[in-house]
Amino acid sequence: MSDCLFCKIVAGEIPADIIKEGDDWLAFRDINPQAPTHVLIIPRQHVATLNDVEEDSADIIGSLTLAAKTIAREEGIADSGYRTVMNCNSDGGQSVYHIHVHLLGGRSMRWPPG
Ligand code: DGP
Repeated sequence: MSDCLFCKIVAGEIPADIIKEGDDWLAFRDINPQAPTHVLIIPRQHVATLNDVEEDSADIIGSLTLAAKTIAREEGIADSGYRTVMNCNSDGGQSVYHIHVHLLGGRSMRWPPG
């Protein structure tokens, strides 16, 4: 998608602090971190929201989750704990319409989320 911010990061048209890449995903640090560790894990393929994930794109959710697990270990937050979040649409707080997993850690998380 030519007007999608995260597609532009995938294409290398916008810089990002990329920390790890897989065949079908990319992980980079959030520009506005909400925790000491705040990484975004995104598919290379454009999917706008979780509502748009279908059978043919469902595998990517597993890939994003496995990437989050691996990155959490590498960031040193696996044992202390962390949170993964996927926001969907306006009530979910989604602001970039290219699905992504937030990986947050390095501090104690509160519940319920705001
Ligand atoms: P969400 O609100 O769930 O759609 O999360 C979008 C996140 O993307 C938000 O935490 C801020 C982050 N973000 C927005 N623009 C950029 C950018 O240009 N670079 C990076 N690294 N992160 C961005």
